[in-house]
Amino acid sequence: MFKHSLPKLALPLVLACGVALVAPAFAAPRVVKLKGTDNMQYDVKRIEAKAGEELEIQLTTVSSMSKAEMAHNFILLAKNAPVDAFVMEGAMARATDYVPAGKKSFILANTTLAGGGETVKVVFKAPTEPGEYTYICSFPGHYMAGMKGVLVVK
Ligand SMILES: [Cu+2]
Repeated sequence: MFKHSLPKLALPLVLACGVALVAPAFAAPRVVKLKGTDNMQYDVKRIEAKAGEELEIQLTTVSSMSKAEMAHNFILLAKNAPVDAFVMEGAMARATDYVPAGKKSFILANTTLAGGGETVKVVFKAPTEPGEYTYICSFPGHYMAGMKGVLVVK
């Protein structure tokens, strides 16, 4: 919690290669619907987007278990994110819904947790730099079980 392993330069770098800030006022975000299931997978594992395109991710959890037992989120990470370390730290961060406070600067966009039957949303601009950006669920064990996907920016 109190450790900041990132150099102070990291945040400006992430911002610089991360999210575009300006979009035409008339453009509505493109909606992408994902489901998270009890076998700890997203039903959509690859999303393609144009550089800077505005997206709205809608994540629905399909489960009859309690939220404490089974919930999902969507966390889009910067290219340089240490994914394994992020996930391990996140799994212990129950108080912050498994979002690791010390590694927030690697997050480009994220939803809150969705329990069974709930839908959570986040609107964001795709990165302007083409490439592949990993998204993950940080609920304990889910990434290790394969709950991840890739945003491909063209
Ligand atoms: Cu999950």
